[in-house]
Amino acid sequence: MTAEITAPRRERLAELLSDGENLIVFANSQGKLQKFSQDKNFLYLTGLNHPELIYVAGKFGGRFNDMLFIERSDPERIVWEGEKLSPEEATRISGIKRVRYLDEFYTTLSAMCPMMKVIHANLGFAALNQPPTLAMHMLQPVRDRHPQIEIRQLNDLIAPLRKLKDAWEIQQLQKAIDVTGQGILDIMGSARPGMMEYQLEATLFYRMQDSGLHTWGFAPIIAAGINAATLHYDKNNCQIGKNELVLMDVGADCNGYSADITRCFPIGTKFTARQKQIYQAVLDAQKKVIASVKPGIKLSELNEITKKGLAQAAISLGLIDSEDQIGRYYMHGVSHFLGLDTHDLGGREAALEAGNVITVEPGLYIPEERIGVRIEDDVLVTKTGHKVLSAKIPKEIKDIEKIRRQVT
Ligand SMILES: [Mn+2]
Repeated sequence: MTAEITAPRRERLAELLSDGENLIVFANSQGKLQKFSQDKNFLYLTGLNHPELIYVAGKFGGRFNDMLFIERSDPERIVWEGEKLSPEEATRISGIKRVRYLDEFYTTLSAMCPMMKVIHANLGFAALNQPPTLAMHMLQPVRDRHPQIEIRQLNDLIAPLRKLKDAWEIQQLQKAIDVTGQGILDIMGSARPGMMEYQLEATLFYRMQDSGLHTWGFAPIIAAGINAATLHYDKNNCQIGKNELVLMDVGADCNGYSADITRCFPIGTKFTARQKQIYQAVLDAQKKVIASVKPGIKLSELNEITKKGLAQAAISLGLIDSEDQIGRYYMHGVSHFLGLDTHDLGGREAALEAGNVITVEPGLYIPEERIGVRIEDDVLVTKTGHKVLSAKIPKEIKDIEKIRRQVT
C-alpha cells in the first residue's frame, strides 16, 4: 500500500474535519513471538505495516496538518528486533512528511490540546473483564487534563470512506477471492473420507502461501457433518466420516483485504438425497438474495428476503410448520460488509451504494440431522446492480459432483 493509495484517503478525510477536529490513530503493538497484525484504520490511512506508531492529524485555522510518531532505534535491540522504521522510510511509504519520535508524543500533544475540540481515535472496545485498549490508555492523560475535549470513536468518521472501495481495493479483494477459490477447488478435488478437517485446511493454506498470500483473513472453518451446524466452529480437528457434508468458510488476506467464501461438498462422490434437498434450498435462497443486490437496498432488507426464502423451503423440507419458526434453523444475518476487516465497517440500516462490497451467505443448520449448509459469495455493488466477485468458484450441485467424481 503506497503513498499514491493512502494520500487521497487522507485528503478525503481532511475534507470531513472542521476546525479543532483531530484524529489520533495508534498502530497495534507487537506481541512477543507473535505474527504482527496491523490496526486496520491505521493501515488504511498510512499504509504502514509496522508496530508502535501513532498518526496524528487535525485542522486548525482552516489548515490540515498531519504527522507520524515512530520509535527511536535502540542500537542494543537491533540484533533482537531488526532495524526500526526510519523517518525517511516512513515518509517514503506513507507520503506523510512530518515525522517525530514517540518520546515527543505527549509534549507535541500538550501544545495542541488548547486548540482541540474533538479527537477521533481508534479507541476500540474493552469488555469489563479486559484491560483498556492501547488508545484508551494513551489518551487517559488528555481526558484527565483537558476534559473539554470530546473523544470519539474513529470508526464513525472513517466508515463512509472505508465502505467505498476504489479500483485498487477491489483488485486486492479479487486476488484474495481468486486464490481462496483455487484452494477450495484443491480441497474439493482431493478430500477423502477418513481425513482430518485440518488436513483440508493445510491444502488451502499451501495454495495461499504458494500464491504469495501469507495469512488468513480470519480463522478458517472446516467443518464436517454436525460440526457445520456450529456457526463459528474453528477447531477443525475432527475426522471426516463417510457420507458427511463438509462446510468450508475460508478467506485469504491480500494486502490486508480479506476474502470470505463458504462452499460445501459431499465427502463421497455425490450428495445424498437429503443433502441435495437442503443444499438446493439454500442455493435457491442465495441466488434470490444476490439478484436483489443493488444501490439503495439495505442489509436488513436482504435479510428479510433471505428469511422468507429459507422459511418457505424449510416448510417444504418438513422442518417447520410456519414461517415464523425459521429462527430455529437460520439465525444469523445474510450479509456483512467486506474489506480490510472480514466484518468490515458499515451498518445494517445503511442503503447500499456502488463501490460497496458485501457477502451473501444464507444457511440452514439442522443439528438433529447432523448437517449444516451455508453458501457464501462476495458481491460488489455496481451502479446498475451487482457483480459477484466469487462467481468462478463452483456452487451448482452438478459442478461439485463432477469434481468429486474425479477424486480417486
Ligand atoms: Mn462471512
